[in-house]
Amino acid sequence: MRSSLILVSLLVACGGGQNDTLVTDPTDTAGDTDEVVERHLAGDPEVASAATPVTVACEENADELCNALDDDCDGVIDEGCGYETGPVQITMAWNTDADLDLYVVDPGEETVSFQRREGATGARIDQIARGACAPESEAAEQNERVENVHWTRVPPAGEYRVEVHYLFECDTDAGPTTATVSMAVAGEIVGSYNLTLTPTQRETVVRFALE
Ligand SMILES: [Ca+2]
Ligand SMILES: [Ca+2]
Repeated sequence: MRSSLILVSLLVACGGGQNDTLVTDPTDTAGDTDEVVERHLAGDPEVASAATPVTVACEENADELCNALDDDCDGVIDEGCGYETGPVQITMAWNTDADLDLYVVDPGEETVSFQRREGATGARIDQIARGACAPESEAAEQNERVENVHWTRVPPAGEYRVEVHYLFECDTDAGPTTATVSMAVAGEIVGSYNLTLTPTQRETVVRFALE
């Protein structure tokens, strides 16, 4: 590549701009524009000490419930529930009528949540719910205790963070509420965790890195 760059520079310096063509080096197989088609988890996720791994095992051909768990072991969380998967999928469900919110922070510190629904790196929240504090959409009416974020294209390498915020009890005396969070990367479930929060509490559930 270096020789190509030098050649292009020489052409420009010699006023050869009229017939400029992109000069490429056929031996440069590690070109800067090569697409990385898939990312993978780098190392083990770092899970909050207060979180506990979900111990219910999935079962092939089981009914897929809208519960933030991959019930049928196919690597997709809650397929058929009206929200989507992708190279990264992060789904949260909770067990009271409180209003909980899912926040996913990408390596560039951009956060996707109900407040910012699409990120520059391809993140999208396509299921937003508020428990008993008024449904967000028709999908939310069906799944009032589930939020889902997925990437619509190859996500960047680096560190990701998943946070959960207990926003309101919604006049339901919901009290302590357990959030279940699952993550899928490149079509494989990399973890499912339970974390119990009290009103207004915000916690990082898990951090993970992609390479
Ligand atoms: Ca599934
Ligand atoms: Ca499920």
